[in-house]
Amino acid sequence: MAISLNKGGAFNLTKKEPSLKKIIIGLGWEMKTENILDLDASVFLLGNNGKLPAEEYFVFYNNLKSPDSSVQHTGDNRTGAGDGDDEMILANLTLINSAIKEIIIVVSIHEASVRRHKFGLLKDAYVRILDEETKREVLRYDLDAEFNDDTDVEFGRLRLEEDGWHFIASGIGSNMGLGGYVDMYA
Ligand SMILES: [Ca+2]
Ligand SMILES: [Ca+2]
Repeated sequence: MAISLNKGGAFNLTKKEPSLKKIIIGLGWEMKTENILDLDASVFLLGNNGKLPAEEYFVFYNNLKSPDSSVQHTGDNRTGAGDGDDEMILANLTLINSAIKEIIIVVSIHEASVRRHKFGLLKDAYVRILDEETKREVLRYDLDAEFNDDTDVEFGRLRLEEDGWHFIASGIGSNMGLGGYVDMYA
């Protein structure tokens, strides 16, 4: 059964799932009203210094693949229409450049300030991690009302420790937009 995490929760992915090699990071959302929000899933692959080793290690709708080919975004979804994962990022943990120590998972609303969009307009949104081979859900983290006034959130991070990859449900909301994260990690 999948682990359901709350903010601040952490989980040793490697210990719990030793056979896990390829993961899917899935983002899903549904609307509360007739608004259509465009959510974007992005990841920042960071080195020991907490920075991107090269800007291409920021994987998002306009840069679908990391230079080491370990991380692949399957493409932009602009409406979230339909059940299941609306955006997906595939990560092969065995191919990740050894300089990468942390993977930050960010969900942001496209053009939020222009369109006056925020997470409060959503009925529900989640990020989950699946085993790519079996499609089994390993963990799930639901966005809650805490983020109603935010336009973007660091959902979680995968951190490489001596005993493997840990997932931390950081849940840090902001209104700085995707560019704000780029400024922080570039
Ligand atoms: Ca999108
Ligand atoms: Ca959906």
